[in-house]
Amino acid sequence: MPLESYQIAQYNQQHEVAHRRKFEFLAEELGSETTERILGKLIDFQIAIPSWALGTGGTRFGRFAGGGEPRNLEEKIADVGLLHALNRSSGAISLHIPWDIPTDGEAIKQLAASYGLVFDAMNSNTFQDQPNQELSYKFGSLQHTDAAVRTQAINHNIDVIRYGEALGSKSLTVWLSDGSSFPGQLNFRKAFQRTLEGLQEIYAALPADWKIFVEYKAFEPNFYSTTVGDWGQSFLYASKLGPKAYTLVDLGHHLPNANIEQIVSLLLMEEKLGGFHFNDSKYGDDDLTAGSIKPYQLFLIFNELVDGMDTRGMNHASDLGWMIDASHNVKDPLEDLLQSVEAIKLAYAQALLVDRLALEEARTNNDVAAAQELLQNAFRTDLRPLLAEARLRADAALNPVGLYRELSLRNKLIEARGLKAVATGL
Ligand code: RM4
Ligand code: MN
Ligand code: MN
Repeated sequence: MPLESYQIAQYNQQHEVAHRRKFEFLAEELGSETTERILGKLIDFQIAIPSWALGTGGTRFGRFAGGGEPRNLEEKIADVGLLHALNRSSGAISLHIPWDIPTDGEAIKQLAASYGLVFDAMNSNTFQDQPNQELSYKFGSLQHTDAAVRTQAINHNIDVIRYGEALGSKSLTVWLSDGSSFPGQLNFRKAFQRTLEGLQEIYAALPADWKIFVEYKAFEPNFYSTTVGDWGQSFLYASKLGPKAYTLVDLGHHLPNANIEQIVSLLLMEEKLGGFHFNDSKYGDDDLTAGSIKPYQLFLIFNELVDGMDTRGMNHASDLGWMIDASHNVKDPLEDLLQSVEAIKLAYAQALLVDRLALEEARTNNDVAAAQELLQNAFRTDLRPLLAEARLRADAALNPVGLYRELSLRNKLIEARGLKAVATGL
């Protein structure tokens, strides 16, 4: 690893006085009980890094690679290990198959453990044809009119579960780009039924302690319909499948201006929210850094998450799958991921600050202005010193991006891997 723990300690020492000043000011404002309560939760909260987003992403027009990208799964794990050492909040990795097939599961699991990492949800891929694949997914996978294509897609998902079992993962995320490009192309009901039957077979292959996440997405460029198009459709599949099936919310997968926080609230209430893919967007499924465009929306989502999870007595850190799904076209992927994790944790901390009793009282009294004040006061409180303090206590860097830059870690990766290294993935 191009980063040693003494370098983190040294960096923190240099910046500790300035940090203390800000932290103590904030802690006095919040009171020690609130401060410690939020700190404890922040230290526990981990966000999984996607194996497919450690290299430079691209659009359909091109890809402008950086340098020093991880050339294989081992190097991807090393990159996530580096992120985790810097922020102690990225203690998990989510794999996409076949982009990242673990040939020796046990060895990969050990390698990850050496960095303090575990495996979050496994992702299958039936939205691309692979070089040696027998049948094509051009007209869909689980929805396909040809049973042989459906069987191929089902078997792929079962293979992904088996890879995940070897790694200690506990969930499978299924995202389908099944759908149609033109009106008339597809019988919606038959496509739904065929997809459901395929998912049922995959569900039957799940180990007892596994979950399956059905991810929805409203659109793809060139699409007229998607077969898992919105949370209603995903909820329908998840409900018909059974108690191990849940909906996965990817923040970029809604029609413009959708009220995602309301969707989240109801899915949680119905015990069908399984996990998250964090990213941000302005127009479509842009996969930009979490919190970079609509930070207030991210806060409002966390506000519902905290409220809903507390109502059901859930563990914030472990009862839902927290994952990033992003693509980095112009930034260093590692810096971008550090920024995403920071934004997610900031929104979480702000949501933890909301005075829920006062909020309910304002709602009961129809005191709209008071309710708005309560939310906005939490959102407008600068909790960054609290995040830094949580990192300090967890032996992470006070400022992860700052240290990453100070040590020129990208250059070290370029020296080790070369300028032309290209990662598999988006
Ligand atoms: C999709 C979706 C899936 C991700 C692929 C790469 O838009 O978000 O979660 O696996 O992209
Ligand atoms: Mn996603
Ligand atoms: Mn997406």
